Amino acid sequence: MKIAIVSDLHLGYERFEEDAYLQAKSALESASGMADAVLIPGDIFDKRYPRPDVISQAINIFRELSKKEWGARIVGYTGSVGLHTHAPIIAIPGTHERIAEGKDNAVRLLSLAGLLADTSEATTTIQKGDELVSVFGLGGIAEELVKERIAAISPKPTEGTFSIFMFHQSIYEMLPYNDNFIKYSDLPKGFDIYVSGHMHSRHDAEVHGKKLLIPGSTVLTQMKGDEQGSKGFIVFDTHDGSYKFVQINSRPYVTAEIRVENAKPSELISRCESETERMISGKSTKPIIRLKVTGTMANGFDKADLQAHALAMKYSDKAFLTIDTSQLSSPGTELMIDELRDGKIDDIPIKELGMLTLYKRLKDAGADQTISYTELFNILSSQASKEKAVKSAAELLLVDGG
Ligand SMILES: [Mn+2]
Repeated sequence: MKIAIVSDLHLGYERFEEDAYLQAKSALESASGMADAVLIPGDIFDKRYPRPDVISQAINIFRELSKKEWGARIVGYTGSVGLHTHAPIIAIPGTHERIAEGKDNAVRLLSLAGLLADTSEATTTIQKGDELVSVFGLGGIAEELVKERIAAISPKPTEGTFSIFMFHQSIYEMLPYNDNFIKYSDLPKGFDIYVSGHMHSRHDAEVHGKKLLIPGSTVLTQMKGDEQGSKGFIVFDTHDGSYKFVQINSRPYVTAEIRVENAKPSELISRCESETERMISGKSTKPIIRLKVTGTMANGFDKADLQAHALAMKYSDKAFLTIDTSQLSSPGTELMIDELRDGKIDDIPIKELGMLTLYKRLKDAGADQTISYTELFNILSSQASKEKAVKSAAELLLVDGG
């Protein structure tokens, strides 16, 4: 059986909403022409509560998709939402759709409408001829809960089928900076392949001696350097274990770094302009360009003098231009950081400024003037736990303020 994996569509992603829609549609249409079934490991929607017109986009896409002549059909389903379609479009909610447990999230709504099968913490079995493939899904959950959750539900492959484990998490081996991220060894054993969403760039790896496949998103949302790779989906063949990446038409994304020393704003602006023009040339589609400016500005100038927003506006017909100046330092800014390090702003100690702000806010809010705002400030800014601080603050207010 040929299984397409299309992930992280992010319908309703504000900055590139039309791209999100067109690229999701194109990926799924193309997948339906090449595969017997499609898996969507999370983030169909960009927002927990998508607007009605974004839900319309999803309905338009999945209504047509579910009517296609698919090679396989759903023959078994253990999910609590009930089976409302036999079209082999199998999904889980991602972290972007996650809402309080027991409430219906947006992916579950599509499942209730019979537009796909939500296989959260459930197994969906599909059949083509006499071949059976089963998919166990685990929707995206908070990273610190994932190991516990897997231990609690203990996902198992289904005997007599080619078994797939589909999930949506950050993976430690690919992003080694948070101990809560799931490790390969934490994934349940015994499945024939592992499929994940969440990571927006393409990956493949080996888990328990089997393939882990991540197609990346169909639309650019994170503007990281590694998102420059092409967008698309994966088609996996259960017969020989081969797989390929199928590219879709997506808006070009290019990044460049501009390094300067003691640069005057005019010099910096012209460097940004020539780099932008170089990147625009030869592109038939308006590209997304991210310039990262690093180094230092000349004495007496600030990075605000670069007027990054005005530059972006100047090219708005030809490019979606973003200029990142977070790594650009200027002597003026440096002085301010030094002051902050010394605990002062304009020679007023920061703690005093904080108290003054709290006092003004309390006064504006019409709070009782007899409240000891210095004591309240000390409680709220103490190193004690949040709960303890709130409790102490409440005690103070009840005694002092009545
Ligand atoms: Mn995502």
